[in-house]
Amino acid sequence: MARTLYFISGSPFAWRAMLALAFKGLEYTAVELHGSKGDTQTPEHLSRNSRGKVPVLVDGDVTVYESIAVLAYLERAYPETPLFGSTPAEAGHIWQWVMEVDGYLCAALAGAARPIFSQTFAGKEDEINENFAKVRAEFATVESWLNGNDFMAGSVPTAVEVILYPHLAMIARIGPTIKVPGINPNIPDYATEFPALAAWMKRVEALPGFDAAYPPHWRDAA
Ligand SMILES: N[C@@H](CCC(=O)N[C@@H](CS)C(=O)NCC(=O)O)C(=O)O
Repeated sequence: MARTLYFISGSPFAWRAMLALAFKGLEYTAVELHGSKGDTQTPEHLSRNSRGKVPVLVDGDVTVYESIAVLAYLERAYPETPLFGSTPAEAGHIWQWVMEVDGYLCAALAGAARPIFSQTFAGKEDEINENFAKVRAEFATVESWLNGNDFMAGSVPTAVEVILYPHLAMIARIGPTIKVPGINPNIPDYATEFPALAAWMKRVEALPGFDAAYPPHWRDAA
């Protein structure tokens, strides 16, 4: 059965879907789209996702978009190597952290980064700095989830790794490049300020399939 994942290189949402496919050991064809070239707004792509976004997974005759929905689909279709645990308590806690990442860290990050990327930051400096401060506070929260374990929900990687890692990697990469007067992203050095989180990132990077999901243009720039 043909399986295709449409992605934009460096999109943390698409990266989530790619990590989920990789951790489940599922083969797929990755089709790279370029937002700047209008690839996400073609009639063909809009027929896959009317919002013109990635990720979109086409698995045989099933098309699913929205990164968390893609994970839910993969979990039901391919339950081996579960991403949402094996017991009701595990599933509840994994979903809890997945929703917390999306609802707090990602929401604050969007509030800080969107006006910068869209060059609409003038007059919003205080709001942007507040959102960056919220992002910073979330590092301590997500690090506390580790609680001495190798992975967020215990000894094996789950959907929490898949949902969280791409955003932390993106913040570490993009944060230091933001040079806007009046805006202080205040991105921490994970290794010195959040050593458990930094060690967790290294463990995620060593997982089978991680390299194949890595954003191609980041690799080219390395
Ligand atoms: N809530 C969506 C967000 C997806 C999203 O915002 N994707 C962005 C890339 S990060 C996108 O496709 N933008 C369209 C474009 O850049 O043309 C999800 O979780 O999948």
